[in-house]
Amino acid sequence: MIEAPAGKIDVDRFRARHEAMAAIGATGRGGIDRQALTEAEIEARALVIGWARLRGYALSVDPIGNLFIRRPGRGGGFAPVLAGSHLDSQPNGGNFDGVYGVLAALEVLEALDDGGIETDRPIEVVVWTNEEGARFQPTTMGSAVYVGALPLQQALAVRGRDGVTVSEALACMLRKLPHCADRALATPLHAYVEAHIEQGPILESARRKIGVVLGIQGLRQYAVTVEGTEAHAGTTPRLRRRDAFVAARRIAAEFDRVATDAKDIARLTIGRFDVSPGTTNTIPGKVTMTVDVRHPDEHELERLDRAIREICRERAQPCSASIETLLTSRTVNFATSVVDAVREEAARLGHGALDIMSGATHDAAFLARLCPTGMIFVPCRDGVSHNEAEYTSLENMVAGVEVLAGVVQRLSRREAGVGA
Ligand code: HGY
Ligand code: MN
Ligand code: MN
Repeated sequence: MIEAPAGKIDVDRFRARHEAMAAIGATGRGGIDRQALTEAEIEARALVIGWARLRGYALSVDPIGNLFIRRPGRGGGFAPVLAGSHLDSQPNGGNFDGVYGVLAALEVLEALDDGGIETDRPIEVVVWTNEEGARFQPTTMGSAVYVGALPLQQALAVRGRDGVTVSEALACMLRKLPHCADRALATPLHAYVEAHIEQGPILESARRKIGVVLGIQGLRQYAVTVEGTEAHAGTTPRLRRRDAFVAARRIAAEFDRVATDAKDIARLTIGRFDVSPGTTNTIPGKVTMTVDVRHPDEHELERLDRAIREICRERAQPCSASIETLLTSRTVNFATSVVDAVREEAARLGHGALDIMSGATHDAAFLARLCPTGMIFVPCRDGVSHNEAEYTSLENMVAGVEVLAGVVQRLSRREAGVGA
């Protein structure tokens, strides 16, 4: 047990819960496959709901399936402080991305209980729906809908490669989980704080335990479709071909060229590349690819957006190419009130800290549109994430929980005249 101003953090409880979560969706290769709204995520949510119900916390779910767990404050109708992250994972995901932030936030609530600490404001834990965007695109779907950046109906209509829509998967999940009260989208929040592994190498290289996250770089996600003509692989001369793969390969190479900068700052990833009909002896008539582009400078993202659209127009002949924007998440600078609280709590606790911009995106990118928002990073080994080898130590995670507990408790105080 760690005595902290923000209650009694129970390291054994936290560790046991992290181990229990690692068993849900385990691939047998050290990681997890717990994609959004699958049986595995339902099982993980049920576990969290069970822990919350043991404490008598109030549970609610909004129309896109975001789950909220509420520890009451002293009353007075004050807007809550929210903390949390996501339970869904990549197909070959690690045991820390997302789940760490949910377990850290729940540990803070229970540490306050165990420390007999009352807060002015209610404190809520959130499990965001479909942060990863692996089964259903785009990334950070639940938080984007929550803040109004993505229309609910558009998100519910998204169909995964398995042919199931978000709406169908969500209904199935809600039938299997214990009933929770309805929660409206975009309900007022006093602040949001998310603990997460860095998912990059900076903190580990700098030998710092805590990342004081200043903000999140911008991103754009696209779906590009290249259309040609299916034809016989043996009889069709090259000059008569409209080979969608050859055009898509050229387009993809051009995307890579325009995103290659001398300082290695821009990030362009083609994560999905589907060739249809996908037989050995038919010339591809259609290729769909996803494009994920990131950069801390919005002007650069806009330049890359224009370049990507021009390449689709100019380099597809004799085929055609169309482009759909799946997600626009602008570069975010977090509220200094929250950033300073993270920095001061890390210093008070004696944890070496480093200011850092997040290369990965998070639900916090959208919450920053609704309320003062911040993040707490802990290092991850070799900077590896979105990989089954993802790892950070219990010591690092507990340091992050301590900082989160202190920050949440500070933000939960009702200063005269501050916030709702
Ligand atoms: O895509 C991201 O940056 C996040 O890890 N889902
Ligand atoms: Mn994450
Ligand atoms: Mn992730």
